[in-house]
Amino acid sequence: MTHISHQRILLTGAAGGLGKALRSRLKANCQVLRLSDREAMDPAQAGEEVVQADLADAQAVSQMVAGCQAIVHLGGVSVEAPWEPILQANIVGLYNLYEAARVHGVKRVVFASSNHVMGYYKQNEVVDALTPPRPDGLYGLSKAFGEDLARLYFDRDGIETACVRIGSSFPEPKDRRMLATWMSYDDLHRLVTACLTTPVLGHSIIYGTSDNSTCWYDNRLAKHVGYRPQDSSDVFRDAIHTRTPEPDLTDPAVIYQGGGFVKTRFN
Ligand code: NAI
Ligand code: 15L
Repeated sequence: MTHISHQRILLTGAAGGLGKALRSRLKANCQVLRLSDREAMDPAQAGEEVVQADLADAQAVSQMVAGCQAIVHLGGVSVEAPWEPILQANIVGLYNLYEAARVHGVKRVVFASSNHVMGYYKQNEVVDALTPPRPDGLYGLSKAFGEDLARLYFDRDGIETACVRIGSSFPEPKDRRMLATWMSYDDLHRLVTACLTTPVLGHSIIYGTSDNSTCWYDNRLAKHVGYRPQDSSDVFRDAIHTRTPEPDLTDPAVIYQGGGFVKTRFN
């Protein structure tokens, strides 16, 4: 049972895949859910506000943050891409968001980081919150920057952030790699709720997956967040093994945790 923890929560990236999945679920966490994206969104329902804004526009970001007590930040470039859009959305955009949070007194942020901060670790390694980042591209690098930016705003301004290194959050795992990285939408909501409600969050790094038997992530340093996944990729395992070929162990996409991202580049 989710309880209302904040009067108004801002959800960025609301037109995206995870934004749509959280839109209905996060309404239980607040009186008013403010939805924002650069793209058009469905009209506001009861208990919702819709604000179309580009993260790179500092003034628009300030207006969209004003009046909110917490931010769930999903907006931005979500895959490997050329530098310029990543720079505008994930670097400049994140700076604008934290500046607005500071100015308007927002004290808690849930930041959608990514497993791609750690993509150059191997699939036979286990990483935790203290393992040094090894981004697998410009996208992962921008998320590593975001985690450090959040740390500055915690140390200097007291804004608490959960940097959630989301694995692969889709309706179902799509391939063998996602048996390790998958997180259901309901577990994503459980994790975001835990980040919004744990009494003391600080600057925390937590891996976002369901309770999968194959796992490359150790969340023992984030136990204070109180996240308990209830779903698992295990129920999809047999079907995925049946419909996908044996992995080529010399393929970088099979060697590294980042999968195909390690083979995608624009520079
Ligand atoms: P998505 O690409 O479907 O959604 C991202 C949204 O951000 C889009 O609606 C897009 O219009 C918006 N956006 C992009 N640039 C913007 C800008 N400059 N200003 C305002 N809005 C902008 O991605 P998805 O899958 O929903 O992911 C949400 C977040 O979670 C992203 O930050 C992504 O990096 C992160 N994430 C997602 C994972 C997943 O498995 N879905 C895994 C790891 C991280
Ligand atoms: C991500 O960071 C992406 O946003 C998402 O689209 C997936 O590709 C995911 O990582 C993944 O690694 O499967």
